[in-house]
Amino acid sequence: MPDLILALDVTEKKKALAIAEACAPHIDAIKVGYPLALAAGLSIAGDLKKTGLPLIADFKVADIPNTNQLICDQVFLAGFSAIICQGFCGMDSVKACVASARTHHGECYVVAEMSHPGGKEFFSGGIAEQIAANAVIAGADGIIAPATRPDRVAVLRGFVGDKKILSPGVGTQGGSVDSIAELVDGIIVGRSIYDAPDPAAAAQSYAAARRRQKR
Ligand code: NUP
Repeated sequence: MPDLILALDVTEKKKALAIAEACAPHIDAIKVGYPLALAAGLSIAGDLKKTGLPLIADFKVADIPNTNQLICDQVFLAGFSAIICQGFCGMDSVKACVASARTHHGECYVVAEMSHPGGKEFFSGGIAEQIAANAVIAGADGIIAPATRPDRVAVLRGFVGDKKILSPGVGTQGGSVDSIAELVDGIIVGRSIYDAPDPAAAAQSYAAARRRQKR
């Protein structure tokens, strides 16, 4: 059964914390990206830690190795348990994020292919496969691959073996739990939970849906 990861892209700190607390019993991790981190500051990690859930920083880190390491160190020192980086900057840049993750006993995930329509423009033609293979060689914990394209996730699984695949794009972007759950280790859902009239109920129904799947 894949984890259910809430993408908490809510820019009002009070609202974000209320949604996190209400959804916490139904989810396995919280992903924080630029929208919330820029609105509330990195200290949001300390506030969200009260849920007891792992916190994934989705900053899609994409710089030279030294800068990547400096960024990741700050993220882990703030209390996050995992970092998401881009893979297209090359193996050395990914390795720097992995090294920081290891120093801080955290995890590192590499974006292999993005879930939006534009994600097909540059990640296709073998690039995503190469990024996924590099992620394995760099020692990353897994990759990010699109729930909007289960066929692509199946291909990328062939490159990462039993490394984890976390998959965004379920719900608002058009992906479904039924078509992706058996292929991945984590399903990332944002708007379909936090914009729902009752976010906790929405989280509960996504949790139940992925429970019906085998993996
Ligand atoms: O390829 C990606 N697609 C994607 O949507 C890589 C991501 N990290 N994300 C993130 O997942 C995106 O930034 C957002 O935080 C979340 C999906 O949110 P939603 O479409 O379910 O609202």
